[in-house]
Amino acid sequence: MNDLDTLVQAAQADFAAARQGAALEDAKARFLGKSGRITELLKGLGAMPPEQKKSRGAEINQAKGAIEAALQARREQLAEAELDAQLQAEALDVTLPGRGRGIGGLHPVSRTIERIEAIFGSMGFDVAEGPEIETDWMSFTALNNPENHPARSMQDTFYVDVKDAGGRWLCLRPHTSPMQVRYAQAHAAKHVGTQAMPEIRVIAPGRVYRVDSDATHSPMFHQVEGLWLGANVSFKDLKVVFADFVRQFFETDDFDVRFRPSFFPFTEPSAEIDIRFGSGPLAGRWLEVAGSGQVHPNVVRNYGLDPETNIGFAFGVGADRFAMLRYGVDDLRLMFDGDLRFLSQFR
Ligand code: 2NM
Repeated sequence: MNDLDTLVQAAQADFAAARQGAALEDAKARFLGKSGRITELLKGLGAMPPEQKKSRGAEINQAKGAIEAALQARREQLAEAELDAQLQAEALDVTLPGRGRGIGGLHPVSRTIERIEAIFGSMGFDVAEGPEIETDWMSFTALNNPENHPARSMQDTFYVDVKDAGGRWLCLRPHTSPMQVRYAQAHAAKHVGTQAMPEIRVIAPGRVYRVDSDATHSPMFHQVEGLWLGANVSFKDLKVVFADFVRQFFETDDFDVRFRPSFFPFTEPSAEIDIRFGSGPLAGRWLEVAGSGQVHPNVVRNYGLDPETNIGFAFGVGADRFAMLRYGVDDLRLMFDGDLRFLSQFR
């Protein structure tokens, strides 16, 4: 092997060792650059006799050609490798499983409210929804609970130091009864002067606010209040309607209902409603599930109706409590923590 073959091999080895374009160009300079090995050899030709110069020159040029070919081949290899690497790095693996999209669901309290609406809907009750920021007048005064009366503390709420356009103080509604006042007032206005006032059957679901916070009380919770007013609607009707509601809601006939005398400013007489299941996980214990009563004549007057001819009952249930009973949840706070481990069980 002559010196030129060795040189070509050295160049091939150096080119092969270059892992990037820059390293390859350095290697090229060592052989083909201004003071590279081939260039030096060509310069040396000048000192040679003509005969030798010709054949040696041809050999050097051949070696130069071989080195240039090796350089070009390596350049192409590197460019291809670089493109491959880039394609690898940017590759989308279309065979990977997708990230997936969580399937949402209704909150257990929302499901419960929808269920209560459907059951009362089947008994001819309308649904009325309205503002959570209410006037103190709608929340208390209209409901036979005068300013500065101690009974107001039964539904103590959050007060705002602001009045509405009509000069009435604002607060967060402590129950949904204000919505029944609005509904009944609209009803009265619509049927003013009518001989026989059509009866009112309405439920008012929604968020309500109280100054209360522990394992069984939350400063915000959900109520569904019902109101049935007519010419002759009695406590007997309340008992039938409520028992039928319980039967449909819990899908059982196996329970007793008990009315316990109580007090609310807006009803007279008033009663707590207790139920006791005969079977199932809650069997044998009396559970307080609602407040109720015959709507007070003062409240009916504030509706804009005549209390002599518009008689009936109202009741209120905690939708959160009904959700807890139905789903067997023992801590009210779970309902409001927003923990997906809890919520996803209701999908
Ligand atoms: C309750 C308990 C007892 C109630 C009374 C009225 C109205 F507006 F007719 F006066 N609405 N709801 C009522 C009565 C609500 O919740 C525990």
